[in-house]
Amino acid sequence: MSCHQDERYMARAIQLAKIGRYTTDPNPRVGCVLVRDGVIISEGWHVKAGFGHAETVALENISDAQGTTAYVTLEPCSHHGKTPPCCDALIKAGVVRVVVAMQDPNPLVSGRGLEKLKSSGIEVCCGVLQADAHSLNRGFIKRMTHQRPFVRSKLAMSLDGRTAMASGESQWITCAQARADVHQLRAESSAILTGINTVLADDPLLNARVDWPIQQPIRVILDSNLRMPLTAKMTKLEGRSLILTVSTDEQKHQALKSVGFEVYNLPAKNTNLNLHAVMEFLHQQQINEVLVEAGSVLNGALLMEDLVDEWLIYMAPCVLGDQARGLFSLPGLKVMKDKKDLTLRDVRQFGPDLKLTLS
Ligand code: AOF
Ligand code: ZN
Repeated sequence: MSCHQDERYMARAIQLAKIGRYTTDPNPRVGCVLVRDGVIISEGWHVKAGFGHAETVALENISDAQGTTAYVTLEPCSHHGKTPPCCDALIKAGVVRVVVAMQDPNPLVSGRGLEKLKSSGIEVCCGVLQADAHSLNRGFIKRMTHQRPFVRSKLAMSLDGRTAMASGESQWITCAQARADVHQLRAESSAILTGINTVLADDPLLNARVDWPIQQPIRVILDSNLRMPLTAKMTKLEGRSLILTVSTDEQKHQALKSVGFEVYNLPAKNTNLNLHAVMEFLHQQQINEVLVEAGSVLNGALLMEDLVDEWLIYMAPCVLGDQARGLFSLPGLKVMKDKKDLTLRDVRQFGPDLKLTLS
């Protein structure tokens, strides 16, 4: 089989994996195709944690998989999780060759799946379209390898780098198309993280308003002193809303829990939450991808602590003036050598606005 053919079938497996983009959390997105004599005879993808893995779904679609090559975007699992090992299913079905895009970073698997397949006589090839498979599961991979989620922060600014008027008024700087793109970002995120000041200013819902089926992101609010109003709009929504705090005020804890919030005490840094402890907590909650939608204080602190993997900045061609608020509160920066440099990765246009992707 030529490399070119392998890439073609793997590209299809990646396309299938992407169907699970909004629903597989905390599991990775995985796709699989089964090929015999140059023809795709079955396809599968992982839909949801607890449901069949991509390989099992593809195998279950056909009565005979003898002599096939399986293309899988992630190393087939070798462990008993919520479902039995995919390796065993592939071996039992008589698959003769397995092509995978990348090893599973899950320490319960990582390499064991490939070894098991090889030792049963199956030809194994790993690394086809690896970079594409990697970008599909940046959150899952970061959580497995760094015990942290993959963190993206979204900001909307004017041409002069302002995010809100001095009063806090910010609706709307960017156009409807750019805002629709943000709902897509929310939909593919495991959690949305914000600070209490943003909640007090905007009373946001922090849900993804899209017209296709998704698993809604978890809402996470950093609220050191428990200032969250009991009447916040998000209390009317289904799904989890988590408040992370350093306050031990038991009455406030109970009041917030009574309106549906989960409240967690985390370590402090000075009088605020320790942001490294926040990331560690999100990892414990099996959160793969975090979207930060916050103001200049939290974004400044995240930038200083180097906790954001990707910045998504929407820029609208309007001017808010120098009394308006900036992107990052960074009182510690005084001289040029302290400046924070980012790298521009992508630019695209939404209506009259630009979307900059930086890291
Ligand atoms: C595969 N194919 O489609 C997926 C895999 O609890 P479970 O049984 O769902 O197992 C989850 C783990 O299995 C997950 O952490 C990852 O290591 C692997 N995911 N593996 O062979 C799939 N979704
Ligand atoms: Zn599996």
